[in-house]
This record gives sequence, C-alpha cells and structure tokens, in this order.
Amino acid sequence: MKKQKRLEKIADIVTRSERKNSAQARLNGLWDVFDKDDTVLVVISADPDALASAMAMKRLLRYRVQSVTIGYPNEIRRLNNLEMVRRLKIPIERLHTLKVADYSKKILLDSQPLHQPCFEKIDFDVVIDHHPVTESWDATFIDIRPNYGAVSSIMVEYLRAAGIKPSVALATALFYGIKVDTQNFEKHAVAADGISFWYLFGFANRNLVRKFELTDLRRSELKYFKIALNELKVRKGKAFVHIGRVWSPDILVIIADFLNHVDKFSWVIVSGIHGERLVVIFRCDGYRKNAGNFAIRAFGKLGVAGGHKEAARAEVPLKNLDFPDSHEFSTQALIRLAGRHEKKKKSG
Ligand SMILES: [Mn+2]
Repeated sequence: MKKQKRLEKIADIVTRSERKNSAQARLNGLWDVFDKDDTVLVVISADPDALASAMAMKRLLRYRVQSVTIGYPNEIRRLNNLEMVRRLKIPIERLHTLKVADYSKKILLDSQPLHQPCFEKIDFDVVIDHHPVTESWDATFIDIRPNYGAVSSIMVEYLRAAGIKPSVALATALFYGIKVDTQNFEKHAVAADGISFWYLFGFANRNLVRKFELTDLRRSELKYFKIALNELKVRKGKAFVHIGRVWSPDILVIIADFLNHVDKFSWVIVSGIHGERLVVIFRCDGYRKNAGNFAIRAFGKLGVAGGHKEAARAEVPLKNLDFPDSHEFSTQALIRLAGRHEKKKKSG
C-alpha cells in the first residue's frame, strides 16, 4: 500500500504541468524546488552512475542557484572510478569534511535515504534514483524509476528537456555511467536507457571511456606479473602460480584473467596471501569443467570455496594449512593442495 502511495507522490509532482509525466513536467517540478540564493549539496555514493548524475545535476542547476557542491561518504578505491574522477576533473568532496547544515538544499542521487546510515541523518529535498522504492522517508521532489538501468539515463532526459547540450566531459561521464550500470546492456535495462545512450554517443569521448574501463592496475602492482611469469608452472594443461603476499586480492584476479588468455591453458589457478588467508582464484574454459566444483573439492574442507563453471575462488585461513610460515608456501605447495582430491578420486 505504502509503495503505491510513494508512486502517487511521484505522479503528484509531475502532474503540475498539463503534459502529464513528460520530461518537461519533471524538469519543471525539479526546478521549482530551488531558489536563486540556494546553496545546494548533492550527495552520492561515488560510483560511475552516481558521479555522472551529480555532474548532470550541477549542470542543470548552474544558473539557477548560488552553488552546487558534490559530497560522497565512501573512499573511492576502484581504480576505474578514480581514473574517471581524475580525467574528467569531477569536483567532489568527502562528505565528512562538509557541514551539511551549511547548505540550504540537499539532493540525493542514485540512492535512497535508507541505503546508508549517513544518508538517513540528512533531510533531502530531492531524491532521484533507480533502485527499488523504499519507505518511511520523504522529500519535496522524488523521481524513482526502478525499471531504469541507470540514473544517468534519467539525467539525460532532464538535460534534453532543459535544452542543454552536454559538454564532452559530461556526456562521457553519463555514457560510462549507463555502460557500467547496465553492464554494457547485458543487465536489465529499458528502451529509455538505450535512447539516452544513443543520444550520448554523438558527444561522448569513447577513447576516454575505454581508458576508464582498462584502468585497473597500479604501477606498483606490475611487480606481481614478474612473479607470475617467473613462478608459473604448468601440469597437464593446468597453469599454477603462487604470487606470495599481496596488498589486495584483486591483483590475483587480474593475473588469473591475464593467464586465461593463453591458448593451451585449460585451467588457471592463482594463489596469494592476503592478511591471514590464502586466496586462490580459479579460471577455466567452463566447457565440461566446473571451476566452482573444483574449488569446493580442493579447498572446501579447509575454508570457504565456491563459484561458477568458468570462475571460482577459495579462501583458506593460514592456520588450516601446514605452513606455519606463510613464506614457505609456494607454487609447488599450491599444485599439491589442488591435486589432493584428484588422487583421492583415482584411488577411491
Ligand atoms: Mn545506478
């Protein structure tokens, strides 16, 4: 029942214009919230869709308010996202460094007040999102479209209704936002996402988008490739390598995906030590093989293991292994551990 009310409320806002539910009516409803002397805080959880949406909102309000500040609570760790912020020079500030009370209007994009404790404390004037509708909060202007693949698609509609042609930076951000949230349209999206995407195609710099997508390595992590190439051992089409201690397990995934490019490897098994755990990444061609089952058979009894046909992962506390000193663990040890269940299978 309440959900219905929420949607009615959205309808309330947009029916103020004679053209019901039109992009123009929504835009007017949004603009009605603001005055010339407003200082606006746009709050986002910084991922590509949210960052792009915040840029679009800043553009929509440029000549209509005093100032627009973008604040985000989370530390941005994904290199793809950092690359986007750096290359597009997106002006964002950590939320905890801002005084929320200093702003006369607050906007939440690509999220809802109950999604994060730090959002819950803020009284938002505008909420625009595409996640399922949540209840027991309110705002002057609400536009939630759960069927949309990205808020960036919604923001493109606002920009077009306002007759604003996006700059290359803004178009590139929105293009990337839609691409990431719809996983290149392999995830759920509606025709409207496609229309916004098509519209941006003419303005976005796709070389820049490719650079965001490619950037997932720190220069300091290149050394792990050297270890991988030096330590690589191949047994019957299975490529094994233990990388040693790593700063983040993500690098093990990158190395496993890299080795999976090699033609004769039907399996790739990469391990490393992160904190007090041995992390093992599995890749295979997924054809008459099952990486998930392999991971469970080999490591399920020692720790957590699982995954899909073509990709799997295991995490084993070091104390469950016979290696009191983690430096002693090696590619040989990985081969032995991963091979144990195979021997059992033969004898049993
Ligand atoms: Mn989103």
